[in-house]
Amino acid sequence: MNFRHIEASPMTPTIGAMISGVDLNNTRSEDVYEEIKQALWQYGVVFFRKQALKPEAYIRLGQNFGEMEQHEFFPHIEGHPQIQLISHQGTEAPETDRWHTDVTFRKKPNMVSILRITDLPPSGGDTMWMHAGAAFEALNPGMQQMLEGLQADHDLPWHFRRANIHERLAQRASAKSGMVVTANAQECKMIESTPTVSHPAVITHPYNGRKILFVNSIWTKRLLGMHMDLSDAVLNMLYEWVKKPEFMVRFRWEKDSVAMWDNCATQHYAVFDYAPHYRAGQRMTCGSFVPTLKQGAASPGAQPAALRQLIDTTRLQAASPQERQAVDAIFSALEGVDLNAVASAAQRR
Ligand SMILES: O=C(O)CCC(=O)C(=O)O
Ligand SMILES: [Fe+2]
Repeated sequence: MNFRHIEASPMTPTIGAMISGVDLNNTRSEDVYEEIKQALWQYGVVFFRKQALKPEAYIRLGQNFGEMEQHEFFPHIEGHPQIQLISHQGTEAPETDRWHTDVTFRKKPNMVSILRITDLPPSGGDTMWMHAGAAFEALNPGMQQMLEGLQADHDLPWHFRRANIHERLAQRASAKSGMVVTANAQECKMIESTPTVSHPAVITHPYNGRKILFVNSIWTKRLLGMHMDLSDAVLNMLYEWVKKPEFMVRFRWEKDSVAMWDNCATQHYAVFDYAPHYRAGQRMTCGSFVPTLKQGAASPGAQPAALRQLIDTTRLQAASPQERQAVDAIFSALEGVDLNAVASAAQRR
């Protein structure tokens, strides 16, 4: 995509672009923000370097993506409830060193998350993102079709209990840090009061129509309509799948770097390799989306299934069992082939 006001350099063929040519502290132009938005939907995560963002400019950036939120469990900087604080010190891992999409336990998760790391450890503390649209597209059509028919439960209390978060929160509240602590008691209440929500296991991106694999290893509890053991097996297989480096980009923070991610299309992982050092950042979340799978859009998997309807069953009536078996085997084999990919490979030749 060509931009007029910004430059976007892709960091991998799958995900991530470095944006340059903008000074976020002095940007007022709607056109610039619009192009940043387009780059975000295209690349899944965009990065900026050397932006000593003042709170007003940070908020101005976030406002472009919809309503700014106050987070359920992060405290915020003084005077600016929109700017959340995250920090970590010590040897116990934070909860963000697992692949996840933010707050999918909500009916409407936030659309965009923005982060700047303000206190860097001496080394390490990178963040990684993966593109869950690319991960879905790389699955075989049979698997895509199965997943498109599934719903999954996302559940905050279930995750908090399994990770023993309430006990750890109590310890953290009494630990050091210059932040305004507003959470903790409230978080414990959330464990009791946040109901389970169901989302489709595959959703359609609201702005570019791409299909996105929408289960994650923090908040997704189970796939519905199947035995819990089978659900665990399928989910674990998918959690392994999303870890393919081909779907990922890794970002090394510098002072005054900013990362902004499409929380609908991506998952992220905060690498915890910097213990016992301190790492802290300012975070902002904005906009929201209702996870929805739009029916009717042809998926790569739908096409081979339609192929089966091409079999002239009247002619098959005269066929021997072996012949029928052979026809079945051929069509089953075709269901495992992405015909769109074959056709476009043929065109390239
Ligand atoms: O600390 C980081 O790099 C990211 C943490 C995270 O998961 C988040 O801010 O949503
Ligand atoms: Fe996160």
